[in-house]
Amino acid sequence: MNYFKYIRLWSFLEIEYYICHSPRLAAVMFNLILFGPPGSGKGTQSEKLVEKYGLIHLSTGNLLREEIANKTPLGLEAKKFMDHGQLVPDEVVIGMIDSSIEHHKNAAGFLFDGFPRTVAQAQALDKLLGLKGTEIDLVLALEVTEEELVHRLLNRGKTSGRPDDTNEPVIRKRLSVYNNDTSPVADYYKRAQKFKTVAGEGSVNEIFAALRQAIDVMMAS
Ligand code: B4P
Repeated sequence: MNYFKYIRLWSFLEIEYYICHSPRLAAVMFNLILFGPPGSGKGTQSEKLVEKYGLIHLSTGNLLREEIANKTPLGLEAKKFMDHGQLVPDEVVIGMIDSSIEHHKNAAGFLFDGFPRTVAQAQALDKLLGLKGTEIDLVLALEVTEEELVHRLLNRGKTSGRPDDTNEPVIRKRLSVYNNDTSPVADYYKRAQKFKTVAGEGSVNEIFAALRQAIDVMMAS
């Protein structure tokens, strides 16, 4: 028997094991969730944060709108929910996030924008990242009053043409879905001591500075 071959194979497996399970490797990645109600500025701030920290931006809203624009079966199905201010079923968005993470194997980290929106999505995300030996480091929640949210979304609707932004009852429905289904996600991350709130009213640059400060404090700790 060629023992040498097996010793070499074992060594290879051992190296693979340490690559997959090394806490140092996990620490190299930085994974952030930008959390908040519709219109709180997640998309706006995400663009600035990914540029500053070199993260991959994963916005389930953008991914779904791409599917709709391409008239894929997934997009056509998702549109029925989005146009009424409802959440798209968990299995659809979890599948999209899974394949997006797979597409960016060498990422320095991810910024999740608009995901997770339910506790089931948060649990699925923990599993997906756990399989890659990494985890969520920080959840930053933008706080904005309801009237300001409605005002911002109706304003965006004037130019974006997004059907979910042009109709006030649909906007109110999105906010009630947020309060019922998405707020519990905050408690999920509070229990894990990863949750921090940031004032989401003020200029875009002021809010960006507050987000950066929270991230830099976390990175230094
Ligand atoms: P999303 O695309 O995630 O969008 P959003 O919540 O409406 O907006 P966001 O918070 O990113 O606001 P933005 O920066 O653009 O979701 C759309 C829909 O997709 C959902 O309703 C749902 O149906 C579906 N969906 C997405 N993810 C899902 C999931 N995980 N599960 C199930 N369904 C899912 O800012 C809004 C406006 O405010 C902009 O006009 C912006 O210019 C303005 N603004 C931003 N910052 C400002 C500031 N500081 N001051 C004044 N205005 C500001």
